[in-house]
Amino acid sequence: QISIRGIPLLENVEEVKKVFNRHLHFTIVKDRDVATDHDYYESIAYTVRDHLVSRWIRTNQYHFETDQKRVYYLSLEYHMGRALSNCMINLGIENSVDEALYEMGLNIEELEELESEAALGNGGLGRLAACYLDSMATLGLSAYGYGLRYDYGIFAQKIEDGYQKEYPENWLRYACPWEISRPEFLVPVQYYGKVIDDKDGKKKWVEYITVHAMPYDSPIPGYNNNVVNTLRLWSAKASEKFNFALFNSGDYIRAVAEQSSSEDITRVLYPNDDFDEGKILRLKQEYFLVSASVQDIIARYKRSKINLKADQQVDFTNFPDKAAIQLNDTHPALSVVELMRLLIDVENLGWDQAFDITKRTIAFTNHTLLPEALEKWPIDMFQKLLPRHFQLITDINAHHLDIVQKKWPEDKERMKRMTIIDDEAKKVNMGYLSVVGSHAVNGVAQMHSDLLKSTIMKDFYELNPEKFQNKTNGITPRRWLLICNPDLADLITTKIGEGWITDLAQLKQLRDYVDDEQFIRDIQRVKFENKERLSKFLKKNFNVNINPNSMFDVQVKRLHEYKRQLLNCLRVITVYNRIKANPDKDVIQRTIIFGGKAAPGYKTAKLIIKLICNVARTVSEDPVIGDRLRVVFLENYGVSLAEKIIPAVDLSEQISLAGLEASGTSNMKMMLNGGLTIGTMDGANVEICEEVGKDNIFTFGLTYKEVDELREKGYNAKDYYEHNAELKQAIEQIRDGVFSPEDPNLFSDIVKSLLESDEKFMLLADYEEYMKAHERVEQLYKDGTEWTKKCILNIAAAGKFSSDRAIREYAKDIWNVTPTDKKLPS
Ligand code: DL6
Repeated sequence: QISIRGIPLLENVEEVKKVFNRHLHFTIVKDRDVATDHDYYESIAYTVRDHLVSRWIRTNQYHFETDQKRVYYLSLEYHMGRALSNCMINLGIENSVDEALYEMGLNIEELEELESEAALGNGGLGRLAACYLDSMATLGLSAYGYGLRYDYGIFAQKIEDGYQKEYPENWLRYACPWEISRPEFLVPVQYYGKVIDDKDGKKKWVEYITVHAMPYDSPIPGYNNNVVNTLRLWSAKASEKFNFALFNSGDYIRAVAEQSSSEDITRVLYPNDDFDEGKILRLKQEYFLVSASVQDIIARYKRSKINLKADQQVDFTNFPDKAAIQLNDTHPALSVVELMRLLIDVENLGWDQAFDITKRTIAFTNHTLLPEALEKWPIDMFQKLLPRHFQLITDINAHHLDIVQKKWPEDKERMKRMTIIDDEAKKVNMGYLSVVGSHAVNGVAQMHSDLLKSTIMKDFYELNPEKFQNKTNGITPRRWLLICNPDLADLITTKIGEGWITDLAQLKQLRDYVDDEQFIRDIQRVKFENKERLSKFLKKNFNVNINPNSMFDVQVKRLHEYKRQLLNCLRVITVYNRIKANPDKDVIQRTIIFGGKAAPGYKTAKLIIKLICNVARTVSEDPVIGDRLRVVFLENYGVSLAEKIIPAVDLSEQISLAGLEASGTSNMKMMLNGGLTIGTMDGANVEICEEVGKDNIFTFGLTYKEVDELREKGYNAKDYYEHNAELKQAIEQIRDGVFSPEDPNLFSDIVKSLLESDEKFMLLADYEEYMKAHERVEQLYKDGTEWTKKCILNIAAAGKFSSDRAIREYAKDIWNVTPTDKKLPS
């Protein structure tokens, strides 16, 4: 048997022990009599980091020598999760570390749990950035992630009496062993002030204030190729000059206080997903990331081999051949203007050349069509904070509208629709700026990319159809199978070898084993053991009891009305009512698992959490129900918890209203781990269905076209309510306080909104079909072998959803760089 866990030892166990003890002694300054478990975690993290260091330096040297085009991924969010196991796996030293710790009486899995999770993201967008960094390194691209080093990432969620409470998560309480600060590369970032014409007729930004951006670098190891790329996160540091006047006037205390307020820029991640709050601090954050990163990119270009020849004016003509900047949504859209500003004001290029270089360098990914998420900044705020950038946007807009007018001379309405600066609404449209300032625009699943072209970017598509592309999202098979589900990974490897780890399409060979009885039994065993492991974890950490013999039916993702956790909740209530009405009927045992954070200001989402928790309580307290139905809401869903849940999923709930989920990625993770999908034809579900075939997925509900038609015709929630007795009963129970006897009106807002004719997410329209789809699920689940065969077919069809495939497409179609499977010498 070839075992992934049995990869030949790269490192000798004695050596690992020696380095571990050295770090405990010299870095942590403890001996084993007084060391805590956290000290052991840190010592082992430093030991692993030592193995990265020479590869990291070598990678930088190699990229300098070869001077290949670099890819820069700019994102306000990176949800990296824990680094230790990822680094060990990618370096191939997991076994020796495991063994060394064992010999010293320590347990690697327990120590791994002590690492604070780097949760600098809200949900899918931030996790996607993390998967893409892993794939870029694995494909040998010279790639950098740029982001912000928030002191506080996403809040810690606690559920207290069924209510979400938010607590700050101080992930930097202990020093982070993975990051390295680089004060020597501090970059100044400017805000406020005004623009004057200087004597050569050039624009000059003056009287600004400066905040410094301090880079912190973390290693991004590729899988088994000795490449270690860099994630550079910026932290705000007050400039010494900032409070010079106050210091001089003797107001020391105020000076220090103000210094700390400029450092607030990177204090905390905005906890909204798919919602633009429009706060000035957020605009400052966006500019902070953009300005520091673009300056850094230009500096690296100037230091690159072709430009190093002293006393020669740097030639920017080749810049787009040496740098590709990818905007992760519009959050870093100011890159367009910052690059223009630096090229024109600092590097003295002409406007036309600067704009040409900018467009050829930058590309933009859109992640949502939801109107409330599309960033538009008030002109006043923007102009005050970034006066020079506002001028440049005005110029870009004039240039752009000129082109529009030439193409559609009579179409005044179109001009109005397409303006970047909307004088009526007094807003700057960051989506439009991103499209105009880049050479490629992509959505994140085929359906989403098509909708982008036919809805919010229709006019822009008509202007430049060649810019628009699709890049269906992907997930890294390393974290989302090899690391989180080692037994399944091993089992797959015994059948098809380990090529799938870097070429996930090879999973299709598993189809050959779909009738192999032993393989079916092995798959069932692995799934059961994963469910047992999750059950034990939940018991130990949350005192939650679940039964691993029941079906694990899971919806874990951000709480948002469009994702329709409430539809799932109506279904749960109906299942509950059916068991009560017919207690002797033979039904399968189900554990329905919910998890996800709601934005702290999103009242409805928080009330939905409370409703789910109250329904869970009612079900668990009802003696008639027994172990046929159990509902749990898991606290603080994030990457680390996902790594435990996903391998244990039987049924994956992906039930957004068609047209609203851009892609989804938990759908891919669950499929890869052998979960079957119940889902609407939305986002990447459509492609999952194409890959696995209609017979191996439970689809239901309105298609996007039908949603559109129904909206046109007029959606009438009450019709559905009146015509479906079970639905009516469930809603009335919520209304009558069955789940909130202590406060019967607690959920009245939810009931009211469900029955409104303009209820945006059309929950009631999909209810009946959703119930029927669940009946099909139930039928199939009763036949364990048939169910497992479909699990195998799902795993076999998951190859497309590798982030390696996605990054290969970005590399070829957008960045013009070439992946390699060549290993750097170690
Ligand atoms: O592309 C990653 C992820 C998609 O899978 C989700 O479907 C989508 O909702 C999410 N979008 C955002 C939007 N944030 N903003 N702006 O998080 O992106």
